[in-house]
Amino acid sequence: MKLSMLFLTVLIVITFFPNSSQSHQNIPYCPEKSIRVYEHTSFTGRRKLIELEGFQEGEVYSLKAMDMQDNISSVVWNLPSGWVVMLHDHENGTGKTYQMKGNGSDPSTHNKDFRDCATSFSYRRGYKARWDR
Ligand SMILES: [Ca+2]
Repeated sequence: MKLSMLFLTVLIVITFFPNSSQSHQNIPYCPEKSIRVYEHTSFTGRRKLIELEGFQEGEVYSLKAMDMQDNISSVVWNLPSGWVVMLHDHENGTGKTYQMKGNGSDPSTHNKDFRDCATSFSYRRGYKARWDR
């Protein structure tokens, strides 16, 4: 009886307190000049790497082709200084936008009122002040 109680306690501890080093969110790696979008919060579910050099600056690209429209819930990015990536609510780059600059990650875009609504994206390289070049 005592042994089974011990076993149960150990089981509960393992279940509810997984390896504490993993309890603070692991932010996934993102290659330079890219963003990675995830279907679910906390960088889970289906994911897509968007390597920006494969796209024209200033153009608006649909996420439908990547099968990620109205679906993104977390994102990680790694951008050079001055670059800005925007997720747009609508196909043509209009509606609500979600901006990314520098290096960063967001385990839940929902917190910024951007839940499962990204339909297109665009980016710019030239936000650096002119006197800075
Ligand atoms: Ca949308």
